[in-house]
Amino acid sequence: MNIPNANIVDELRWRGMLHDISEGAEEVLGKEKITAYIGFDPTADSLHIGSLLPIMVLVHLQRYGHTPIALAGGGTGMIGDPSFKARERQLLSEESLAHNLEGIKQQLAHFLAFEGISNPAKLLNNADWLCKLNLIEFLRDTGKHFTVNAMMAKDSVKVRLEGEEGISFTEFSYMLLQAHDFWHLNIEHGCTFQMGGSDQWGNITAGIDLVRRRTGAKAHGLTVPLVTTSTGVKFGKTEAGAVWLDPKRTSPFRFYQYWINTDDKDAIKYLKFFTLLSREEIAELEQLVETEPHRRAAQTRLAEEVTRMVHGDDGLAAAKAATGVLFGEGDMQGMGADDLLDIFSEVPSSTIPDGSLSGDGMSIVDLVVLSGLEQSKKQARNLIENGGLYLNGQRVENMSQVVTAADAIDGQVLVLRKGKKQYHLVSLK
Ligand code: 545
Repeated sequence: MNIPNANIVDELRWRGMLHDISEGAEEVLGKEKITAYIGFDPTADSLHIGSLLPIMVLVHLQRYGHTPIALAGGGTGMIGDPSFKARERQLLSEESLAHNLEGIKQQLAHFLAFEGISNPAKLLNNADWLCKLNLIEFLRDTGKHFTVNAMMAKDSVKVRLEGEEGISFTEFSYMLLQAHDFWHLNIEHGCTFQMGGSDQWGNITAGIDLVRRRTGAKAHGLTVPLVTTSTGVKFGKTEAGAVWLDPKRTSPFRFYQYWINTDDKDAIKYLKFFTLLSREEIAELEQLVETEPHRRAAQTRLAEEVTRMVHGDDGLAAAKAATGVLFGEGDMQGMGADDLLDIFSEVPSSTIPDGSLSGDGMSIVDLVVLSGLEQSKKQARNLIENGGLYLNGQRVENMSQVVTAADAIDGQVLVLRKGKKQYHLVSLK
């Protein structure tokens, strides 16, 4: 892997990934190998692509020879970070926290190297120390270093202090827990940097202050910007909801499609954010967005790189095969019913009773009319005569073709297509 920049700050800066950086941090990163951490609370059992930029920071840290710590917030997740949140959080049950924690730990581990290098990553859980904290000790050793006045002055809790909603003592204490983590990681793991999204700046600076007050040591912080889209739609959101890293929640195909659909105005920005492509490669793609935007070379490369990073070579291959099928090019035969329902989730569909294809089956003409793809048998026959009807990707050549249960993929779905791209999905129920 080529490391073209003198230090990680230059790398993050040219990638547009630098939002805030504490005073003196750049100098330290230029001359020392440091240990840095980012925390992730188990608010769900999967991360979504909103967490991908902070994850990339951990990846860059490791590439530049620093030691990254991915911290799972098993303890802080029991409280809930109020930063820039308009409402008080529902406390999560211990069962769902434990379940979420497992999912998130596995995902975080996927992006980092834990052995075979001189700067292996660490995966820690703050429940291991926060849950053992003694209240009186905490108030004396940590709480005493903060004035409520300074805590109230943080931007991150402004809406809650000024608005109707208010803030519980529980959530207000959150910043002290995060600060305590930084101190703990400083003492136990020599960690001197904390990173995160721009919403975390208040919590990060609270930690920097605590480390200084309790140990006299200088700690640093750095944040990445909030990812936005040029279209105004929230980044990482589709009509179906968030784009998750868990393939059970967002299939590799849907994931790939999300990136493929990136606006021209965002494609280069996202290549810098979410891939490790070099300056030269990105410059080339930038040129192509200018000269031949219709080819969508930047989006294709973006989708390939990010899908491979998150879902591996197999996930990328599956996503590409499914994309082929979506555009009527690929082979449908290797697909399962779930894949097809996923690929064609947005096309019109109808359901026919399970038994209707049993025995002698149903004529293709009847099926086309029953599905509503054509209004009458006459129209259906015309369509077939003109070679415009496809069943499961194969052109229907014969007017008297019979469709039986054996034609249903996985015994569940039939894919009809009229012309080049008018699809209709028939499910057996
Ligand atoms: C806990 C203990 C620490 C340090 C940090 C934390 C977590 C932090 C926080 N972070 C956010 C988060 O979201 C849920 C993750 C998805 C399951 O709340 N207090 O945990 C996000 N974070 C990544 C980025 C963020 C932030 O995980 O920092 O800015 C999003 O981009 O919102 O000692």
